[in-house]
Amino acid sequence: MAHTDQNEVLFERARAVIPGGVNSPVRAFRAVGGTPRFVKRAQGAYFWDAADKRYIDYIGSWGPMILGHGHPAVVEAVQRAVIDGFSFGAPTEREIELAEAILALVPSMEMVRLVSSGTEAAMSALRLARGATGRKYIIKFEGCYHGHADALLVKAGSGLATFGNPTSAGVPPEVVQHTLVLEYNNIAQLEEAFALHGHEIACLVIEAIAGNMNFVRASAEFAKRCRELCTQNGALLVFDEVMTGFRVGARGAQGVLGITPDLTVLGKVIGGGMPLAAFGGPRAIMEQLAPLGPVYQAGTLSGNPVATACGLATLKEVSKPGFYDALSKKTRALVDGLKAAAAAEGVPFCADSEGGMFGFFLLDALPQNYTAVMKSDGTKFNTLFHGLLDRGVYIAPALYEAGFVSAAHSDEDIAATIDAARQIFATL
Ligand code: KE4
Repeated sequence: MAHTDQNEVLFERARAVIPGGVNSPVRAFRAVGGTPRFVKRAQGAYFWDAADKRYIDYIGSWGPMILGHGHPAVVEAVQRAVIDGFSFGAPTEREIELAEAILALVPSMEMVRLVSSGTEAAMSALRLARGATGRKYIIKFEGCYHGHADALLVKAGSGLATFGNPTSAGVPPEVVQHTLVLEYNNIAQLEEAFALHGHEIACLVIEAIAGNMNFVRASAEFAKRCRELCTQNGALLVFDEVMTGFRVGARGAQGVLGITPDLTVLGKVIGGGMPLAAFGGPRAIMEQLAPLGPVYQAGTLSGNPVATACGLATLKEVSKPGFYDALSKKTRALVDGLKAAAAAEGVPFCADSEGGMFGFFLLDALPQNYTAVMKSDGTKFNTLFHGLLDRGVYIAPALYEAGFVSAAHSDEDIAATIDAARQIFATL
């Protein structure tokens, strides 16, 4: 078995026992080709793969590791928590502390329910919206991802009068027939959908800064119309902030846009890398949830005492004065440096960032929707991806994913990344 390094050895072993060798599809490098890097350990802004090669990590577990890997205060909090027990299936004070901390940081929430993944949080929020309104239709947008609950694995139907078609095997058409998929940032289509179905719509769910089609902002006008049309039609506005919550700023995308949603979905940063997510909103809506109300939702590990310790320690650090100013400045320096390097080599390139989240495209102008994003040059992106990987810089292995900077990334890391990119731009 001729293998160039340990990553290939592990990948072959993994593929024998785990579908595709991974426990989440994007990790398999299918979009970019090549061998996934198996992480042996991580610290600060870096991880080391199975071949002991160091990478500057711009994924950070897809957002959670905003402090960098192994922050001492977080490690200590988790170590203390595990000594007292891993899981109880019974209420703990620490869940109250985390709920109180989240409510203090997200003014649009009066109550919150903790769960174990973003999928679970988004799925539960949509069930709550349907239960609270007594309606069955939901609106989502092409290019936004809200986890893999059946009703959300859907692509646009043939027109506004028809509803979505499944994007995954195993999802019967009946399950997505009440999901309407619209084009992101398309106000005319949004208004038409509400004109056609307004009083049947339970909710509109959106990533107000979309990180699952790389980095696309909802325009201020579009976000305002989402809010207005939901209010006028008695539908709930659900902001999926699993990625943007505590990542793009202290108040998430709702703070950047100045829009108050009815329900907010959170994840990633609030767990600090442990399995923890949440959804919340006004008391009158949240009290529709079991055991008080008729909307059922449950979870064995919900509010897990180790995960809540990790999340609390993480939120404590991001709440310190100046945290987001420093993080935003560092991320903007990366984006500006990449833009300058691409321009110097005459490569079509555009980029954007908010807080510790960024995205870039091998395009001349920032795309406003999924169709535009997918016009990026995939071949050139893959060259850039592998060129950076070879130089010890780890970005998302797909051109439709965002990137993440942590508080642990140094100015030297940013400069080294820009220099590595410049070397590759010169070859594109
Ligand atoms: P999880 O079930 O993966 O914890 O969260 C689902 C989810 C919900 N909402 C948003 C806005 C999300 O970004 C996600 C998950 N994000 C992806 C990254 N694009 C996770 C990476 C993966 O699927 O492995």
